[in-house]
Amino acid sequence: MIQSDLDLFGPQPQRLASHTVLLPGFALDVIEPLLDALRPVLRAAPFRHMQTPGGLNMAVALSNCGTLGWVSDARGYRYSPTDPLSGQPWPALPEVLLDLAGRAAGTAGFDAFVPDACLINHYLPGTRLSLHQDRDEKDFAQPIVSISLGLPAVFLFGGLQRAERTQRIALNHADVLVWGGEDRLRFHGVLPIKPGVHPRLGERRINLTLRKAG
Ligand code: MD3
Ligand code: FE
Repeated sequence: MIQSDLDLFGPQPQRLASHTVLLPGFALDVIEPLLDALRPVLRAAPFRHMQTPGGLNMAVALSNCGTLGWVSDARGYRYSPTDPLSGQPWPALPEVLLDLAGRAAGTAGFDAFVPDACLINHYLPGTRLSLHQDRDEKDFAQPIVSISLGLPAVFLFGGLQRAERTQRIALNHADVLVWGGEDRLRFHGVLPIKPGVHPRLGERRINLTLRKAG
């Protein structure tokens, strides 16, 4: 490779489907403010393993911030204004996250996105997330913005039917993925995280999904 081939401005947005855009490294310039904002959120609402409606422990640990948070227990999956661990409202959505999500959505063609919920997923090496659809939100016309931090992941990008074939897409530290429109109800999942140590986050992957849930 010759010097002039190096793209000093980083990779460009990639359209993965008609209404799905991967923004590689989009969060890079706000990583430290973002981690600073997450610390107090996770002190007030620590990661925990929720129970599935079937009574199993979820492999992914999770927390939330925003006026609504995604919860799971024997009664099912739903959004709740309070943290079941503390009985208190979830911590507020930090400005840096709100701003990043709005800019990412706008870049992907979804204007005026104002999320009210941020699900924070925590993966250790070996943790996976099986194929599912996100359908607990009220309005499927609203997009979702996902921010990946730490160890890399391979996400499975499927179709509108579970049995459709899936594409494998790499999600790296600071990558932002936005999807909406006709892609909003695609099946998706995450392959087991490979062992490794991320220079900033250590032996973990954290994924933030910003949603308009209510
Ligand atoms: C949407 N989280 O929290 S986000 C979830 O990396 C969830 O923690 C995953 O699925 C995570 O509900 C994936 C990125 C993603 C990937 C593929 C998709 C979202 C997608 C395909 C279609 C729709
Ligand atoms: Fe999902």
